Amino acid sequence: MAYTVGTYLAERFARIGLKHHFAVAGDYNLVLLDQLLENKNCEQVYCSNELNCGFSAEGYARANGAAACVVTFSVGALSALNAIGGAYAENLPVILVSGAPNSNDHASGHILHHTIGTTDYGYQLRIAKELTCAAVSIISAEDAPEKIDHAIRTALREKKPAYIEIACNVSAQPCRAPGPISALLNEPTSDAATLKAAVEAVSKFIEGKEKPVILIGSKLRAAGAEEAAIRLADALGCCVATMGAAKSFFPEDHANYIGTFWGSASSPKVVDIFNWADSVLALGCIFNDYSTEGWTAWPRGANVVVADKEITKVGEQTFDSIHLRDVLDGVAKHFAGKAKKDATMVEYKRIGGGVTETVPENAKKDGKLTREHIQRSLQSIVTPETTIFGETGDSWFNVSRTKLPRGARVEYEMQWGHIGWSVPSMFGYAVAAPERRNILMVGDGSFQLTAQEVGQMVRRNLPVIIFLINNAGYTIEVEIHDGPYNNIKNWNYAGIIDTFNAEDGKGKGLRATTIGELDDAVKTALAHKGGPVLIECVIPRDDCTSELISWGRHVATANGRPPAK
Ligand code: DPX
Ligand code: MG
Repeated sequence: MAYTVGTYLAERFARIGLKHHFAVAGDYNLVLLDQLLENKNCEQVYCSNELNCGFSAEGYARANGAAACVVTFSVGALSALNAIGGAYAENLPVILVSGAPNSNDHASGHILHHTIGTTDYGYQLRIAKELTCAAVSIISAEDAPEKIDHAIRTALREKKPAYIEIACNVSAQPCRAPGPISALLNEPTSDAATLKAAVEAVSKFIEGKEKPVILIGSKLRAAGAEEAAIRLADALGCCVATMGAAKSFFPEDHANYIGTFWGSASSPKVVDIFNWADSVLALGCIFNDYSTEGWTAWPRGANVVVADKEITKVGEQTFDSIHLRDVLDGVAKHFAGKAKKDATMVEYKRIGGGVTETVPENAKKDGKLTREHIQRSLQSIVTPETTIFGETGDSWFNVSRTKLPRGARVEYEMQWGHIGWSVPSMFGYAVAAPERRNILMVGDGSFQLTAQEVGQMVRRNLPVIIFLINNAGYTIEVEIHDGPYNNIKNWNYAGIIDTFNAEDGKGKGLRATTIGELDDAVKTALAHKGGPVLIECVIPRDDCTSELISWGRHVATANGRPPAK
């Protein structure tokens, strides 16, 4: 079979496991899109704009391990690059492909449309280099295969986004055939001597402690170490907590799981245990101003082992070029059959941890809808096949409170924190995993940024359940720092679905202002087939979680502190 640059790229996409790629058309990428369409193993999925296209791919990567999106030059790519920044922050390998000026126009002095109007077309590549782990420009078919392979291989290894721009007249040029895909998929193995030394150092560290705890961070998935973390927990028998952003990265029904560690937004008794513990094994953790609640809940220093995807830090030593899963398995093996290091677990039970206090539901059917009842409704429909997307805002804390059976997953975007992320990201995730019970919890303010992608859920008949919290504004910002800028224009959110449906869509929009209306809406949503159901949940502006209030205060205090003298 004769290859072109575009069909080579499509073949690589299909062979790394992408059954879909996301796209918005533009004249710099039309020929490329034609080439990609030739490959029947990697379907083209369309988005409403390029920001959403980037986030759709980001969501697809969450479900599928990797993703790709294809946009046009500058007017498209510069929007998509925001989502690529997000993929970098969230450790997701998303390949951004941009159509680019004709190879003859580079260095020609011609001024082209869709550019900033100067004659240097390298600016987009230079910007992309800052936001990706590999960025290449293809202006000849001769070196296209190695450039494409370099970008994709680096993204898959580093779990970071990559960028490929292809001159519009080169996409359909003949090029060499691809080699075996293992060249892109195989990872270098851990350095044996370093691994041995790291396992010894971590094991010795734990042996020297009485009361260790394990803290799971959101980089654990990118490190491919979720299963290994369970084996370590089994071997040590100590308490395990997840950071806010890492919910569902450790099974919540595991005997050693105690909940979320997130300062005053922590689950009951978790802070007590962390205060009592003498050491922390921090696995794939991101400690930023939000996750440490304004630097107040930040395990660090000599009693903390910081273990990441390829680097483990113990005491005075750093061990590089070793996979986290290998370190964790090595340590688990070291402790297998030895007395458990379970003091924190014993203490957790002693102080009454794990005992769930069920607050009786005494709300009347015609009572005004509350945030608490929305959370209760969400909890009632979570199954092992459920994935919940929690948007930035009070949705974080509502989702955080939800108890997950084994198999249920939560997706957050807490490092990048782009409001509106969740709508396209949920769309991309649902394209990859339509068989799951996909639930989106999103605030009114966030929804207004990216609402169009609900239209794409309608287009593809995806059965997503959307809880849209209409609390009349940016409530999380109200708690951090209020002003007139936190008020938003109200929309008829339930009504918007009719607009997206037009003549052929099967989406459903429902509005709930009382307890009974929400209960009915949830029943309707579960029974609905052939499209998304958006439930607009109307609650007062100040009806938020207690976590939001205390967390918001801490973060505001930290970020408002005066310059150091
Ligand atoms: C902003 C945030 O309505 O949720 O629960 O009412 O807060 P809550 P909403 O979706 O409002 C979100 C709003 C404005 N953050 O409270 S979190 C600042 C911000 C951001 N991302 C972008 N722009 C502004 N995080 C792209
Ligand atoms: Mg709101």
